Amino acid sequence: MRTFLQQARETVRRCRRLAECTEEPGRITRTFLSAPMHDVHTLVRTWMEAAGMTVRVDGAGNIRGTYGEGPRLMIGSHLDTVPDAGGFDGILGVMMGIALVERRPPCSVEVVGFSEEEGVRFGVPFIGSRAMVGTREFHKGIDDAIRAFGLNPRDDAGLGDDVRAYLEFHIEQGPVLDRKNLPLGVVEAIVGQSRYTVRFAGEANHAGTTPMKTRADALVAAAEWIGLVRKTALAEPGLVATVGQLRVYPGAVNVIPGAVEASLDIRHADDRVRDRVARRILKGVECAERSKQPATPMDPAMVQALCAAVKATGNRVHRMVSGAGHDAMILAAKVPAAMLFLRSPGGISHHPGESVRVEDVAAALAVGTRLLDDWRPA
Ligand code: HGY
Ligand code: MN
Ligand code: MN
Repeated sequence: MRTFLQQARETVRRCRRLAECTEEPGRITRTFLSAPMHDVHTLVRTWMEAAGMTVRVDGAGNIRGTYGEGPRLMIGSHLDTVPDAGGFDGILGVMMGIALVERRPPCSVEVVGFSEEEGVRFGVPFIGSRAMVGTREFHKGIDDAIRAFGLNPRDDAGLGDDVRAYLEFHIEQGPVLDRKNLPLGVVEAIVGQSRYTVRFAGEANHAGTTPMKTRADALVAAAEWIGLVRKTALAEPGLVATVGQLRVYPGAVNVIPGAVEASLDIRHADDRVRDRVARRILKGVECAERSKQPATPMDPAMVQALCAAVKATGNRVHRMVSGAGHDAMILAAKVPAAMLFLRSPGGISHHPGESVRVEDVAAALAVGTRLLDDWRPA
């Protein structure tokens, strides 16, 4: 049996290998069931089968490797990325699952690589995990993309009765563990998040002949609103609000913007605060809600078991809330779910500078092995 450090090196190598599967040469971009996901599935299937798993791809494009029979623990994360991403967000959690199965755990395990969590291609996140728990939104484009990938969207993508709990390893994607110089964190809860599309209507006109005072410039209206978003969020402790996308129409240098579409991503640990602030920010603007996920506590017994495994492997226990959304918040609706964070050096994520320390991966493998040694299906 290889040492945890040897396995950690291989796990990081595999993440870097999957990072080469991209829609955009020179950057890591892999959206829902895009062409490079075929190469990802080929590699992941090879590693899963070499680890003794039976592999299938379900009707939502999730790749799933099963080790052993009957009631089992699911370990996984997502295989899609944001545009110009790092190489570890999501992917590391799937590779950790495969590495833990390579250690021949005493319990049955299902490793899953979810087809989509970020919500980049169709604006709706968690397509893979929501299909698994039966809460996927219907969206014609999604079914067409599944068929174009060579799958049947009517094929089963359900969790099944044998999965009794869900465990996700993920980089923290923030600065907390790095600042505390800790390798690992046990997630107690995941903040709730809402996503909206906000529209501003103006009047397109000639940039050279239209006097400033008579303009109805949609982008100026959007800019003033974005300033309000920041001011409102700064005034509310623990709340984050982001305008990450801006579409300007018609989008020509010499035309006054006639229309603007902006995204809004707003998050807080308390759903009531998030909803109250969202109402304030969206007052008087035309908006459509794209997705909404309530704040989700992790399963107390599994959190406790993770803390015990962290302690038993000689690491300091740090319990924390996740500001990032994860598939664990979807699976938690059906089975006990828990997450173990690995330090994000520099707190960098959703950026090519995202990284992970090999020794932290080794520590997480030791914790996961300890947890699997003790875990038994309820
Ligand atoms: O947006 C998020 O929190 C996650 O990275 N999808
Ligand atoms: Mn992400
Ligand atoms: Mn992620």
